[in-house]
Amino acid sequence: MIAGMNFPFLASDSSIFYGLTVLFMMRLYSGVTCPYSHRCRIVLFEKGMDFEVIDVDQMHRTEDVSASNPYSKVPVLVERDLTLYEANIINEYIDERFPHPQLMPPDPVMRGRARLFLHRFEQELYSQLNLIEQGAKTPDKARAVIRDNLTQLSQILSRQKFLLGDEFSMLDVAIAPLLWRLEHYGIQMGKEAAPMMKYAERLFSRQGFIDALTPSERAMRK
Ligand SMILES: N[C@@H](CCC(=O)N[C@@H](CS)C(=O)NCC(=O)O)C(=O)O
Repeated sequence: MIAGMNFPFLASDSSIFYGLTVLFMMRLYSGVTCPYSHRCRIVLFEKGMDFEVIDVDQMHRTEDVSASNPYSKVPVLVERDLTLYEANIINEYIDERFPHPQLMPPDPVMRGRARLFLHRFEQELYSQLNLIEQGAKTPDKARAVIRDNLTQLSQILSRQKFLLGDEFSMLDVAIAPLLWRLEHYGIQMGKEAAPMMKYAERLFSRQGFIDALTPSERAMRK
């Protein structure tokens, strides 16, 4: 399935058709080890549509990224004349543009709650991961904050399959890259977090998750 417009009158010339398809395809500029880009890749693969992922070397940022995002960060999504940055904004756009399977809850109250969770993941989990990544003076403190927050969330997962209930949602997308990186960042979970760790394996076994991994990310876990 081609994202965007269909041009049946051009279908006889496959090269022109291919060129237009590529031109109108969603393009994701993505860091090969970037947990935020990882989030967007998961959504694209879960949706199973056509898109192009452009690997961006963190050290040698392409001009495309710098020109598209005033903060010069990945991920960046480009679709025709639309350019978006910030992983959660990109993911909500993809979810609305390609509603099956829907990853944000359809009900406004639940959607509000989901957005609050997404905000808290940034504030309480990913902010700590950034500190470790940037060589924090007290990485163990950051590791402990992540461990304690995940242990608390684990209680929810002893009662239900996914963070919002029985269906895989945007919250599971948002937390999966962090769970994948626990070993890599030396974050050890205790026995109380067993439901969280079982849930993590459930996420890692999804085809969309497997397909979204870059070779560098695959190498993060034994
Ligand atoms: N809040 C942003 C964070 C994106 C981000 O921090 N990306 C990192 C790579 S994982 C980056 O591009 N850093 C480059 C820089 O800070 O110059 C999002 O959700 O997309």
